[in-house]
Amino acid sequence: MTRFNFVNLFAKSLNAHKDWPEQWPDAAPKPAYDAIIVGGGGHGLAAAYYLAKKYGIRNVAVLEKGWIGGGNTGRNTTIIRSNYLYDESAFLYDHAVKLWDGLSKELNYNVMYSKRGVMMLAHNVHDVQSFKRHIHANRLNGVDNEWLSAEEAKAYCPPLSIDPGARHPVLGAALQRRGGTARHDSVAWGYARAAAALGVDIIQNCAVTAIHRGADGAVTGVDTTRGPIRSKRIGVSAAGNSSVLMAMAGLSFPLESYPLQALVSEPVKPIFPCVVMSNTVHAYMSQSDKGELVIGAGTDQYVSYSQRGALHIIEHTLAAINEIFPIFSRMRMLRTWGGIVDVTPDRSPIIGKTPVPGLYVNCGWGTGGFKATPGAGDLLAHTMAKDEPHSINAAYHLDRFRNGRLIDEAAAAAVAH
Ligand code: FAD
Ligand code: PYC
Repeated sequence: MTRFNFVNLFAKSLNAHKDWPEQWPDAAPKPAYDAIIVGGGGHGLAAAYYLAKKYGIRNVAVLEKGWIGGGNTGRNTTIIRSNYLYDESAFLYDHAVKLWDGLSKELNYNVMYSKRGVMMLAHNVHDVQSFKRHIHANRLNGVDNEWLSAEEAKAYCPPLSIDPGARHPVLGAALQRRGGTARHDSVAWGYARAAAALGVDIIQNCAVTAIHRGADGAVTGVDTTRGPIRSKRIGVSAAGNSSVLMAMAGLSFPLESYPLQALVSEPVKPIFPCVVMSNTVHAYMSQSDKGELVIGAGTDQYVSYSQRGALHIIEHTLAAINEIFPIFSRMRMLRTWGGIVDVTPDRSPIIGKTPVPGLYVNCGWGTGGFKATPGAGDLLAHTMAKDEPHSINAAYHLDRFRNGRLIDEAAAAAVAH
């Protein structure tokens, strides 16, 4: 804990506000921070790191209501890939995959990025046609993706059953070899340590409860459970809770929050060499370095802010896993948990400026934002530092829900919604 600037930061925020906020925001003196990031998940911590590293904005506070990485960053199944359909998505997700490549070195912290390949199983004619369309589109954008026959898929992942009599027979698969996994908490801790070393303050147990705006409409600071903090530049990166935060600034966002669940088995010796996703049956699996089979499910059918989900959802997932991998039918499950994902109508994120001056947002990653962590942080930092989006995130503006320029990635999201 002492490696982060906890003591400094707390003294700083208390002193900076002792004569405040009676007539706030008009009476507010000099901003305490050049930038505030709300949300200490991987995305928020990465944004703080890149603000400090690339743009020299080091007087930054990351405000986290719980502990860093305790949200979706620490709850996901860590699948990394960039095999999305549209051009905008290829640029966005591949930007992140490229950053993953050098991340352990960049942070001097082993994030255990493992390019073991992500294989998406096709179980019916629609899957085959859709995956082949993705493969062609990906390759036109320089993103690797290739078609495997059922036999080739089994050779790549021997535990896979390709029994043609199965309820969900495997007709083939799309393989992205650069896809893989990383260690989720290392990503949060790696960015946090590197950001703190550059001067960023990371404040845990500090929930933002209000966002204040001045007479000109621009942001002036936040209220938190540990007192008010001023800043004229606020980035919200609070997955699952984004619409609540945006409402604090008077904005209505097109987001719905759902629980998404995952579970792990007892640990076993290395047996599962890659990542397999089966979108049709709502199951995906890999094996962690500790030996646990890491299994993920689809979202619940009802909106909720609960970090746990319905039992029937994971029962369905395990039934599907048993059919695709009968070899695992006697495995015991150790733990199950849920996270809250915020989902946009087109299943693509919103990253950019908001109608409120000084307020920036990174949200709506739904079931698929872990893979984007370095890229999302980099793009949010760019947008906050320059007060304009990077060319990669320009298309991900809130306006697309008004002007109709949607980026419909429901198929590539790969998880049942
Ligand atoms: P988070 O890590 O959730 O960080 C947001 C933080 O904001 C939280 O720590 C939260 O406590 C904080 N916060 C919220 N409100 C406030 C407030 N008022 N004040 C202060 N702080 C606040 N994606 C993939 O790419 N691949 C996968 O395999 C994958 N699997 C998933 C499996 C599951 C079960 C789940 C739940 C998600 C999965 N995802 C996956 C999605 C992925 O986890 C998320 O999109 C990504 O981690 C979001 O990162 P983040 O940093 O934005 O969010
Ligand atoms: O986006 O690849 C993904 C994913 C897998 C599981 C949940 N999300």
